[in-house]
Amino acid sequence: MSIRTVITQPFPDQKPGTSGLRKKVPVFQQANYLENFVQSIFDSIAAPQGATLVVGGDGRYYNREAIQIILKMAAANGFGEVLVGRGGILSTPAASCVIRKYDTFGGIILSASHNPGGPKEDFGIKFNSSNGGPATETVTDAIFAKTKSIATYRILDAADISLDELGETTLGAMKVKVIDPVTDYADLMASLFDFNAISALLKSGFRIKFDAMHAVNGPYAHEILEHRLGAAAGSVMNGVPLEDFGGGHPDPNLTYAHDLVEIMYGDDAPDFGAASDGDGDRNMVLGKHFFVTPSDSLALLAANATSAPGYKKGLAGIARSMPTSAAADRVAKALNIPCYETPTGWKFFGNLMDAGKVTLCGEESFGTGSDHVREKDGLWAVLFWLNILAVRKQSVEAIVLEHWAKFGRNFYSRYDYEGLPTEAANGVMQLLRDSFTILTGKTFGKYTVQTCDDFSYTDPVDGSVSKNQGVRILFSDGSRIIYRLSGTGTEGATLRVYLEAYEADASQHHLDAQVALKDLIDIALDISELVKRTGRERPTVIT
Ligand code: VG1
Ligand code: CO
Repeated sequence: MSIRTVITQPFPDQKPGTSGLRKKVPVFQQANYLENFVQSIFDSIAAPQGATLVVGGDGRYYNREAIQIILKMAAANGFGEVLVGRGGILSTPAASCVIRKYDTFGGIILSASHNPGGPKEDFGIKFNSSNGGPATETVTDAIFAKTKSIATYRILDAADISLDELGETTLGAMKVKVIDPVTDYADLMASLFDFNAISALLKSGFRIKFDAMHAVNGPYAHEILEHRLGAAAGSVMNGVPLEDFGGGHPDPNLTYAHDLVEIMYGDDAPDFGAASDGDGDRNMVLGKHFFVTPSDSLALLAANATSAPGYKKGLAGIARSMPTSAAADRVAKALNIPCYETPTGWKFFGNLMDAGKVTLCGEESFGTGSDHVREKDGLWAVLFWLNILAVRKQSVEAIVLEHWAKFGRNFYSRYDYEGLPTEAANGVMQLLRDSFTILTGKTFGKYTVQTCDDFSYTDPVDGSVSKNQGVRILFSDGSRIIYRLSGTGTEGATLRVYLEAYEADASQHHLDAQVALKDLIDIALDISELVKRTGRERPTVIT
């Protein structure tokens, strides 16, 4: 076996987005495409000779091929050992868990998250640092810079190795350890939550349904919910991971998790329903005929955190991404702890958690997590909810209604316009930026614009600054309209419009969010000229 240095040339666009590099599979299959990016990672992270790396992915199409390439390149770049999940599988939160538990140098995670998988669909790759979290912007900027000047990469000439049996093999001088992808993660969950109380709840006739969406969390949910906690057989649906997720969109929201939604809104609905995404880091939570918005879920977990053993000492602080509703801020205020507002993307939470400033964090995009790992964590959120339900012995709906009565309700919705011509999407954003002065102070019915800006964030730990993170139109009553371009799409541009209105009056809390937000939606469309500029009468997805 010998190490080969291959001459290569840069590809035009290998810029990591919100969560790593995401492109269509055929793009990744081009000669040297993946190799260039992997070498750029290795050239940017300065791993010491003999370092240990974790590698795993969500099992989507091209996962196995990509892992073989990464292993051979890791061997050629001086890594001493690689831990890889059996079959190449590791959910994103499980990868984060393993990176931390075994004190490794970091890991490479292969996923395009909630995007469809298959030969013509999406693939993705990102590097996570030794804290288990996505590399900071400083590191991803360095990786991108390398991709623009790369001239060679190193790879070991060797046959593929089997990843289907647990145990150790070698690749040149490097050790490859195939580990069980579930055990370490399941043990971590058992250390955070009261499994006895949840088990008792499940045995008392409380029924649950968990939709793994044919994605990576199937085996995790089977082991934890059915085997360890004793949920009835069949509580986990779509539990067999498939390379193309069964042709679906493994995105846990009311649109794409339709199988589950039908059950939870049906005649014989279980008491609790949940789903997670392609790589297992997102979650959607439902009660009987009841949907919990991710922003409310974060606030509720925070308000009830001490019911779970892992959080009984209370929270150091909370962090939420800027577009996420301010429901969590109200809880933080009541608990007298800080609440941080960060740009979109989990990489911004890592520094805050490492510095001990926050315990819980979340995003409106169905992501919730804590400092137990450095990724958002779908099954963790489900277990947290079950722990709270076991302690409070009320329905999901009753718990949410009580929460709103105490804190008020932040009505919330997100409109996504996918696959727009890039120019039209940029045009909308530019128009808004040019309108800050005329909009400020302007009144639309009951709403008056207080300020407008383009969100900019200074990391309180390392002082780094991230600019242009989304246009905010802030109204005097705390309502907000936010516009942002997605950093995870692989076709054209995706424009997201986030709407939030605060309502203190409990007699209004039963309203449908689309009804409560109607005026704000009209304002959002009007001031952005969205329909005229994009030709889209309505959004692709509403969450
Ligand atoms: C979206 C979400 C963001 C999330 C990111 C990654 O990004 O809005 O909140 O962190 O996806 O989620 P964007 O740039 O498309 O809005 V997944 O579950 O991994 O990686
Ligand atoms: Co995901």
